[in-house]
Amino acid sequence: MNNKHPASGFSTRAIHHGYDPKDHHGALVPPIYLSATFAFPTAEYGAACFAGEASGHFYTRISNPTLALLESRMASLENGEAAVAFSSGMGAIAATFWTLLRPGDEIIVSQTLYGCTFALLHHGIGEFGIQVRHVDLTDLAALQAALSPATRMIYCETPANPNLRLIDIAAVAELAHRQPNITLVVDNTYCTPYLQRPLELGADVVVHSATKYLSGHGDITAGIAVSSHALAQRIRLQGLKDLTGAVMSPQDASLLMRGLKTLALRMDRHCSSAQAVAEALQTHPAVQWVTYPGLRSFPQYELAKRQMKLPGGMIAFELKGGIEMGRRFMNALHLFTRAVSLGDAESLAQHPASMTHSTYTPEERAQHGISEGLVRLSVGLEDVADLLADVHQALAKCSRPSVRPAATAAHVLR
Ligand code: 3LM
Repeated sequence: MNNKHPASGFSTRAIHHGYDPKDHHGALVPPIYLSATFAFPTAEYGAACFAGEASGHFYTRISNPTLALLESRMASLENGEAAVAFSSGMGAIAATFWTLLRPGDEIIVSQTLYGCTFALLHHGIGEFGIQVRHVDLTDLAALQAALSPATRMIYCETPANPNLRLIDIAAVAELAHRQPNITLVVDNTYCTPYLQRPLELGADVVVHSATKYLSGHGDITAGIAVSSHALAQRIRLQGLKDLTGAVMSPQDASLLMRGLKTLALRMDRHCSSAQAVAEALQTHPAVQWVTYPGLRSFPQYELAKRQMKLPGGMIAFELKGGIEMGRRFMNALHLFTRAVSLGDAESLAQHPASMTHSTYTPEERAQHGISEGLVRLSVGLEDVADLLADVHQALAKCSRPSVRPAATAAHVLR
């Protein structure tokens, strides 16, 4: 595939990588190949495609020119060798699990995970003879003690959805790779490759919900897995082709590539506005605690600075008065939309315990560091003054006469 910009900057590759209008009648925007199937010039060529002896597109569930362009662009942005596109983040995660794990294997996962990933582990692969073990991956001694000859995968989100706990990817990768046959998989949805590139830190596979920041406009569901050529080929030919069939549509690939063009610009704005909102929350007397990697009070502030280019667009906080007050806050918002998902232009607010993380029991949430009163904000691209005004007017409806100053998040993450 044409690539005139191999060593260019992030945004240049997000806009141009793998595409030259000269090869497409001068079309500035890559064409969308809708075709589900592709003609074989000869019967022999068709047989060679199926035998893996000829490269070329022959059926869109396996590969397609529009998907291939997106995949090469995502591989470039994550600094991986290859990528595979899926119809959702869960499709990418499930295909990675089903490809790389077999009955009798063990997967070590971090404590806090997105609700449906937790459900996939405990009500999906965990019921098919794969041992799922949650380990506090911030504790390297605990990880070392948990590793066994059956361990085949370590999986984490960093920052974690929804409590923003970080995992030191380089440290975990170093430990993981002392043992052969362990694949470290990192969900990079919260950061995108603009803020954090796990493969450069030693991870083997990066997965994304591209429904979020990567596409950025809330108009598609999509997923991506990025890795070496060899792993991507296995994930494509087993996880995608045979085990899940969760293929991305070419139209969605086009929308995703449109989103990627502005990824860096959008992330800069998400991060600067989230910093301002987090600081406003931290100083407000109605707030019990606030967690945001850009606050000095963030327990892993140094790791955040080392591992992430900027602190991201997501905030977790709790009001004095817990979820009762949290609901009052959410219902008082005018500009923030009450909705799940994240990374859209529109600012969103949701309550994980009753929404995205309702797949955990209350006991499991307590065990996995997800407070019942936690409110999650996805700070969007509106004018920051308007966002601050909305947060302030909603907080004003939550203030009590005798409130103490806001605490840091340290107690929540302990
Ligand atoms: C959410 N999250 O609101 P899709 N990995 C992470 C995620 O946050 C998500 C996925 C994977 C949310 C979705 S809840 C019903 C809405 C870190 C999704 C899964 O399959 O593309 O939704 O990605 O937190």
